[in-house]
Amino acid sequence: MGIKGLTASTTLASTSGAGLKVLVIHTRWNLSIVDTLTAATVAKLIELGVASSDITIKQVPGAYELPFAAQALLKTGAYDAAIAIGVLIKGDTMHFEYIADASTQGLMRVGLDAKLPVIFGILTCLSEEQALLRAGLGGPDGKSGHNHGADWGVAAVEMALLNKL
Ligand code: RBF
Repeated sequence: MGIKGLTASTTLASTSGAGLKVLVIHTRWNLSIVDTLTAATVAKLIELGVASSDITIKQVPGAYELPFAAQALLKTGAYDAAIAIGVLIKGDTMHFEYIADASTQGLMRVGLDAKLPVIFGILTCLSEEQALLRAGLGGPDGKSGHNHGADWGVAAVEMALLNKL
């Protein structure tokens, strides 16, 4: 086993997501990779006990829209946590840097303002290959790498439980 990556919590009494209401917002940019990440997130939430009827999935165009959507939907009071999922792939212009910075800062602000966990599920990749690997779709077999979507499901449940302590 390597050094990198997420290990299980040793301080939470329970890691059961039963009863938690989780909002998943994903982009439609780079959708094939985003869909794979979202599927792993939802599968992990269900594995952790979140009822599928308590998982709400919403779409936005791109990563830049994620903070606004998280804010608009969290203010309904209907959710214990939000997971914002997107894939930014660097192009030839400065768009990547500006969108990455805006969406990162925006999501942090929305979570702190709402006093609810907002999980950062945006890959910021220098190439398509990097993005594929981080969605578990890399390599010639299309199956190498680690799908980070599962980790985002863990983070959402953990942070929602921590917020209720
Ligand atoms: N949105 C993403 O989620 N991922 C991207 O890689 C991405 N690249 C973009 C590149 C350019 C040149 C532009 C103009 C937009 C890009 N967007 C991307 C869309 C952005 O997040 C947003 O949806 C639009 O700028 C509309 O506000």
